[in-house]
Amino acid sequence: MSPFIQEGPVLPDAWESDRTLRESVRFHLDAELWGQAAVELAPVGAWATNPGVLALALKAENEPPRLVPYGPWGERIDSIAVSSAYEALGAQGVRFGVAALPYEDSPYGPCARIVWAALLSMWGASSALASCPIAMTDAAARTLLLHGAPEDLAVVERLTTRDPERSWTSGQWMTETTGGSDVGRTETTARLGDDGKWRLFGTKWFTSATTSEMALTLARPNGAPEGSKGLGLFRIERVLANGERNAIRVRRLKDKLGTRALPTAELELEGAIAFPVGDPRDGGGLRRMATMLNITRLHNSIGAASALGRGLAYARAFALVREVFGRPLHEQPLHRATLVDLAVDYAAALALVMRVAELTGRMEAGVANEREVSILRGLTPVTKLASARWAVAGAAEAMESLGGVGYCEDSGLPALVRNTHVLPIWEGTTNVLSLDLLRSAERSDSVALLLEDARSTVAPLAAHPVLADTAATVTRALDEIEQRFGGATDRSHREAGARSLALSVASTYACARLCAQGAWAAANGDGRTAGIAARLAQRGLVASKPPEALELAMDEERQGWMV
Ligand code: MFK
Repeated sequence: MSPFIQEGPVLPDAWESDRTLRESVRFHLDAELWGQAAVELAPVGAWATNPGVLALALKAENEPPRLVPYGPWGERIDSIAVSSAYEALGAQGVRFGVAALPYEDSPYGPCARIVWAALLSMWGASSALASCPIAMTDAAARTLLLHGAPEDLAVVERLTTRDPERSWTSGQWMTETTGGSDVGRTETTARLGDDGKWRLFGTKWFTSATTSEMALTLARPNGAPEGSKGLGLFRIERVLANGERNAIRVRRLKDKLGTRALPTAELELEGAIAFPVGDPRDGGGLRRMATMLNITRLHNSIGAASALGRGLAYARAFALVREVFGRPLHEQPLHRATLVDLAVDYAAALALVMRVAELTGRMEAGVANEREVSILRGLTPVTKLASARWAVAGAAEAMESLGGVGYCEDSGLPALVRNTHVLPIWEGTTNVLSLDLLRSAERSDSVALLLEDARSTVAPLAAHPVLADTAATVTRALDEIEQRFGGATDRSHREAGARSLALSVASTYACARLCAQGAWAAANGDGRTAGIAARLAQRGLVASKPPEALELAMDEERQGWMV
């Protein structure tokens, strides 16, 4: 008898097979734009799960970057060599327009970020983290357009081209040894020389995509005050206009848990020439950098949704070909229920992502009103923090659903699991973003408007034949969240409860969006999304954190033994 050989799972076309992604795009576009988007997105879906592309991503993962500090004759070159597979995947992204589409004169107008988000999510999952430099490139382009000088337009053109031969990528050098979160403690200084040039001195401790041609970074001009209000924003190029290396020394490459194809380095700025973005002494450097952060946080969220989608695709493909206990795996009730929960996480993440993309696109096109801009300010950190956590849990679930084979490198699942673990960490951790949301709620109406937006989204569904119960659950959750925001007055209690509150906002807002989309789809004869919204609501929208437990956690005397 020949030995049993398991048929391998085959990932289907990432666009044709992904009902969640297709519907979320369709929901946001009119029929004409949908037709054009579908033509643009179809080849990306076919590319993204092509076995040759998946093999290329695995090759990139297995060929980590190498630091080449010296040239053949002993000259210092501080070069970083990356896998040719990583470069090829990045170049394909550029051709697809992952950093170009939102800047082009396309028919999509304010909806450009919707089409772009779908494009990015499909390409990104197969990009071996070339999505990281693309995130920072897009974000740098937007920041330079908003805050840069006229001569920066030539740089923006390089950052947003579809031609890989001309394209530049950008880094975002923020993190220093003093911390990635507490950016106000930045120690890098900026000195203006007699020649009118700014030079930067300091250590950047965690710089990803260090092969990029340029980066945006923060530094404190001499004499500027301490804290975030003393920081200036600068653009820095790896190579100077005369072809010489800028005074940037690579100390070493980081040995990371994941994102292995992506070079991440410690850099020493030894008087590196830099160009100010805005007035470096006006105290607005970090605020300008926030433009960049909001775009990279959207990319991060798309990366999270995309990881959930890819994990689910693996799990589904395996369940279709695997037979256990006398039945195909996809017919086993508990396994199906597990996959449904993964599908719910994916749909929830995508619902948030598409709303942030929609509002970002409207803002960039100059058609967003003040209310939408405010909602976006609160929704961006909420989406980033929640989607990243859901992705970590979802990638692990997807790996488990393949059993031991999923734990082996050549299945592709370990890379997915490793790479999702960075999503809650970079671009602001869960706690940092929860506190950011809390500050936004205290200083502005962004959170109040966000909650009000969810409320008005489900209000018309109060008597809906399928969605009325789910809509009512959303409304009750909003009541509880509003009560909690207005509840604790003690500062430490408010901070200690910020994470559960932020996660509650995420689930509730996502459910409201899925209700609206579900009602639209049900009217078109498809009840799937209404079912997904119902399942999300059944799981509970408000994260439990009873006030008594909070107070206990904050009780000074007890803290010693509890922590
Ligand atoms: C697959 C995709 C991959 C994507 C890859 C990207 C890789 C990139 C790698 C990295 O660079 S990781 C490093 C990322 N670092 C961070 O994300 C920083 C995390 N820390 C924070 O976000 C803190 O909340 C912050 C540094 C902003 C706190 O600063 P402060 O000065 O202590 O607090 P504050 O008062 O909240 O912010 C200062 C000003 O900025 C305020 O404006 P005003 O001066 O007018 O009052 C804020 O309103 C404003 N601000 C802060 N965050 C903002 C913002 N404005 C708009 N949007 C925001 N997000």
